[in-house]
Formats: sequence, structure tokens, C-alpha cells
Amino acid sequence: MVKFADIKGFIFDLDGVIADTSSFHTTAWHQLADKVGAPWSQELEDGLKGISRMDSLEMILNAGGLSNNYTDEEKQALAEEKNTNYLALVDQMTPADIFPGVKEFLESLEDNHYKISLASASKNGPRVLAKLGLTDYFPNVVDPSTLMKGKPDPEIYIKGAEILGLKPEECIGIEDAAAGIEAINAANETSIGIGSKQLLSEADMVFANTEELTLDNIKANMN
Ligand code: B16
Ligand code: MG
Repeated sequence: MVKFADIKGFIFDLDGVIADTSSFHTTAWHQLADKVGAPWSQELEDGLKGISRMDSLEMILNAGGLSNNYTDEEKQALAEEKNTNYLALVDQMTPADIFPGVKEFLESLEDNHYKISLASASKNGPRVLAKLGLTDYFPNVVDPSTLMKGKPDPEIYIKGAEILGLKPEECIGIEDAAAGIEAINAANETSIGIGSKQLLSEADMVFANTEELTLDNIKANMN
């Protein structure tokens, strides 16, 4: 692992790291799975985390052997319907929904002159940040519509370092999903997992929750 002193930037996932929007994605996808008659399981739920909208829809349809039952237009309409249901939940959010410790952590990064970017697969990232009152911390957001490949491909985390003018080795990526940790590691950055040690076993370090996400704790795990 690189040394803490070499770190110059932090690249954030959004859903499941900054706020509990991943549970909103889950609710909206589960609703859609019930509608099309695809089976829901914990494994499917975990596997959808960090995965782009259309890839998520394919995973759900495939779980029910339903992928060939819909035209591309119909799939677009299903994804649109899920997004409408998801946004109805997002629009109820306020800054009180920021996960504990996240704002303090962002402030400590600013105080210590680290650069910050967002590497969310979500096309709704800027809207979620605005609802949470966090837009000013993230002048640098990777636009997921410019990506050739979604997580677990490293592309989004490579771009997350590039927009900061940093080398991947100088960056730490923070994720709640196994696909995201795989992406950070493949980008040659240091990975922090937020959540279960078992699900995020490939991460360089795992914190159970965002309250543990502090510069001191990160430093203690790196030196
Ligand atoms: P949207 P992240 C990901 O965001 C979510 O984890 C995933 O569940 C969602 O399907 C994906 O964004 C696309 O989101 O439909 O809003 O464009 O975890 O990478 O911040
Ligand atoms: Mg996530």
C-alpha cells in the first residue's frame, strides 16, 4: 500500500457512502422486479450496487429469464419508470439525510487541502448532492454518461483522479459496493470500503460506517 503522506485526493462514490440513496435504488428496483415478475434475492440486491441503470435492469430481467421478452424501447421505458420512482424518494431528502460524519470528513479534507471528486455511476448524482446541500464540496464530478464501461471497470476511478490532475496512486477511493472496490483497486488507487468486511473483503481497509471515516483512522491503517 502507498504511504498516507503520498495521498493528495479523495474520490467518493455517492449512493451508500454519502447518503442512504442505495436503499432508494433498492426499493425502486424491487418494485420493478415485482412488476415484471422477476425473483428478488439478497444476492441480486447486493450485486446491483454500483451498477449502471441499464446494466441493473438487465441483471433483474436475466434473474427471471425475461431479457428477451422486451424490446430495447420497452427496456428504456422500464428504466425510466424505475428512475421516476427513485427520484420521488430522492426529492424528499434534506441535509439531515447525509450519513453521520460525512460532512465533518469533507470539511477536514478541505481544511487539509486534499482534492475531492465524485465517481458515482448515477446520472442523478448532482441532483442528490444538491438535495443534501453538498454541491460546493464537489466541483469535480465524473460524468457517468461519458464512460465506456461501468463499475467494476476502473474507468470511472481513473477519470476521478484525472479531473483532479492527480495520479491514481495519489488517490483514495471510497465505496460501499464490491463492484466499486474492484474498480478502485483496478485503477491502482487505495480503496476504502464502508460496510461489511465480508462483502468488501478486497478493500485495502474497511470501516463499518461513515462515523469511522476520519483522516486519523485512515492514517492509522496506512502507516
Ligand atoms: P442512476 P453509485 C450507482 O451509484 C448505484 O449504486 C446503483 O444502484 C445505480 O443503479 C447507479 O448508480 C445508476 O444510478 O440510475 O441514478 O443513474 O453507488 O456509483 O454512487
Ligand atoms: Mg455506492
